[in-house]
Amino acid sequence: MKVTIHNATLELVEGDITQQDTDAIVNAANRSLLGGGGVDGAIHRAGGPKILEECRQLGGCETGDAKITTGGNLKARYVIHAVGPVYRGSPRDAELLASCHRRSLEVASENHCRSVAFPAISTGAYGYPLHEAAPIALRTVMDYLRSHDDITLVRFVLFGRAAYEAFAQALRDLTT
Ligand code: AR6
Repeated sequence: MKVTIHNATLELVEGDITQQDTDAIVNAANRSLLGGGGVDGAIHRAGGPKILEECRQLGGCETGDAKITTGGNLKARYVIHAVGPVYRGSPRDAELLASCHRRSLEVASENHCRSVAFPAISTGAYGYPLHEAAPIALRTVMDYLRSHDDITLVRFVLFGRAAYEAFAQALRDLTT
């Protein structure tokens, strides 16, 4: 599914984020930035040890923030390591989830990226329900694209049908 937002394309695909050829891919990291399971493990495995070496120099990352490394052996030039919230069922969850998406795009802009791929941050080990996370992630990205001209493609790469369907429903709700 694909929509136009201002001068950009916002796209949803089902797939594996490690295979994306966007300028940057976003990692769903933790505050240590020293690796983990899920999408984080997959990115480090596919990208090789150089990413972890660079991460060690970054001194961790606060929840809601994002930091950048190169992409190692990945097709993407950069990995933007974003730290989403552990879901607690409080209003702060949504603020932090929105913040890590916004910060990822700001870091992408600072590094002259024109295309960025996101996974469904916080919806795995961190327990954020997909149907709650999807509209927050999409709304935050849409707001950013409406007010910035530099990024011309944002692709959400959803792992499995359920994740794709949750994002597709949220995008239909936001655009109709
Ligand atoms: N491509 C795209 N999405 C993926 C992939 C992939 N290759 N693999 C998993 N997903 P999670 P979180 C989806 O748990 O909830 C790590 O250990 C997955 O189905 O990766 O933010 C970190 O180090 C889910 O929808 O991240 C942290 O400690 C989404 O990616 C912690 O997990 C996010 O699931 C972060 O938890």
